[in-house]
Amino acid sequence: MELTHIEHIGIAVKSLEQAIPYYENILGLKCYAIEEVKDQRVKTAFFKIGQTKLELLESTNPEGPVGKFIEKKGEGVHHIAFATDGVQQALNEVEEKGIRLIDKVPRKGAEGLNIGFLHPKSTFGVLTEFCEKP
Ligand code: CMX
Repeated sequence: MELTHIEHIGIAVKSLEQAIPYYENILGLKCYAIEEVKDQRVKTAFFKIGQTKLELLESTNPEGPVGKFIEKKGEGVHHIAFATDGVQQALNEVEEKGIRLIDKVPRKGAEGLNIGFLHPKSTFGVLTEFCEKP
């Protein structure tokens, strides 16, 4: 398994509409896409910085993962996503080493990427994602 770079950092916000102007007007980044990922019960907004993206996450349902996260911990960094050229293989390898998986097989995430999550209770509190271009 080889992780090549940080593909994106996921940041939970209560409102994309309120958060986007901070990234655009204060930090000078450009929101290049807004996409709803129904399966994950989130609406996402993307910014690019170098080869890494920032993914703002607004919950569309209080029972979804981001809705529950904000309810418990408030807004803030939600997950880190590493790029790899083989999500299934990476998931298999870390599971063999005793890491608890959320996804045993990859699923589709925003921007059509194949993604898989590791459980934060097994990764020192950081919700960790592997992703690859299809
Ligand atoms: N980072 C760190 N810890 C987290 C966390 C996060 N993002 N989300 C939840 N936790 C912790 C909680 O604080 C809680 O800890 P305690 O038991 O110590 O209180 C524990 O994990 C369980 O949390 P929960 O609120 O009871 O939630 P669930 O167990 O139902 O779900 C998780 C937690 C991580 C399995 C779920 O959020 C999940 O499957 N996440 C992966 C999918 C996801 O996050 N999608 C949104 C992004 C989609 C995208 O990028 O497109």
